[in-house]
Amino acid sequence: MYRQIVILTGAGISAESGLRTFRDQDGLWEEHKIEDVATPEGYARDPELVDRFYNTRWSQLHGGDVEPNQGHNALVRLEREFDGELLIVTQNIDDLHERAGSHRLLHMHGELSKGRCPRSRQTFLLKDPFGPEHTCTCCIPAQRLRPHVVWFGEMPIGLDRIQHALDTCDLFIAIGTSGTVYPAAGFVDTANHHGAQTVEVNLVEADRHSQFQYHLQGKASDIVPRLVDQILSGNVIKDNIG
Ligand code: BJW
Repeated sequence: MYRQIVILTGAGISAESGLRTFRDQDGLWEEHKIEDVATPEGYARDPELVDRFYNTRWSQLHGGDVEPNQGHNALVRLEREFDGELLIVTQNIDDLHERAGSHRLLHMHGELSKGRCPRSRQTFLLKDPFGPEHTCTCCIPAQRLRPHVVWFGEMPIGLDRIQHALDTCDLFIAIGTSGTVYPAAGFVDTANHHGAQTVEVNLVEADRHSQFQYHLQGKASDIVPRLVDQILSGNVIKDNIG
C-alpha cells in the first residue's frame, strides 16, 4: 500500500524507557532554563553548567537501566519487513533507536554519545562524560569538544535529506512529539502538501489546530506496534487501529 514512509520521533517515544521529555510535567525544562542549557549563548556563558546538564543525561543513558521499548522495537520490525523506502528522523539525542536495531535513522538534533569540534565540526564518540579534557584530534591547538547537539538558533542536521524524503513520501508519522520546535514541527505541512497521509501518535489528545489527518491517542509502546502491523499487512491507516 505505502511505498515511502517518513517517521519523526520525539521525546515521547523514549519516555517509557525512563527518559524525561522536555515539556511534560516533570520534564527537563521544569528544572532548567532553556536559554541556559539549550542555546549557544548559554554555552558560551557557562560551558560547565551545560556539560553537567548533558553529563547527567549521558550517565542515565549509559547507567544500565535504560533500554529501548516496544515502540522502538516495532520500528525495527518495520525497517526489516517493509519493502519500500523508510527514513526515521529522530529529534532525540539518545541512542535507543540504534540500540533497538534501527539503521535507516537520522539524528536531526544531534547525539548525546558524541562530542563535536567547534572549529572543524568533526564528531568524536564519548566513552565517558564530558569535561575540558575532551579535546579534538583534528586541530592544532586541540579544541575543547562541545556537545554534539543542536541548540536553538542552530541549523538542524540532515535537512536536505529530510526535505527530499518528505517531498516524496506517501506516509508521514510523528510519534511522541509536542510539535513545538521548528523546523520539525513543520514537516507535517510539507508531507500534506505533497499528498502524503499524515498520522500522529501521542499520549494526549490532538491539538485543535493539528495539521495531521489522523491522531492515534495512547502510549507509543502500545500504539506503534499496532500501527506497524497495519502497515505491514497492507492496510490503510484509519483513526481506529488494532
Ligand atoms: C508520549 C508519551 C508516550 C509523552 N507515548 N507520546 C518563532 C517561530 C517559529 C520558529 C522559531 C521562532 N523563534 C525561533 C524559532 C526557531 C526555533 C524554534 O522552533 N523555536 C520554538 C520554541 C518556537 N528552532 C530552532 O532554533 C531550530 N533551528 C532552526 O530553526 O534553524 C534555522 C532554520 C531555518 C530554516 C529552516 C531550517 C532551520 C533548532 C531547534 C533545536 C532544538 N533543540 C532541542 C535540544 C536538543 C538537545 C537536547 O536534547 O538537549 O531539541 S530543544 C528540545 O525540543 C529537543 C527536542 O528534540 C525538541 C522537541 O521536543 P519533543 O521531542 O517534541 O519533546 P516534548 O517534551 O516537547 O514533547 C513530548 C511529547 O511526547 C508530548 O507531546 C507528550 O504528550 C508526548 N508523550 N509520553 C506517546 N509514552
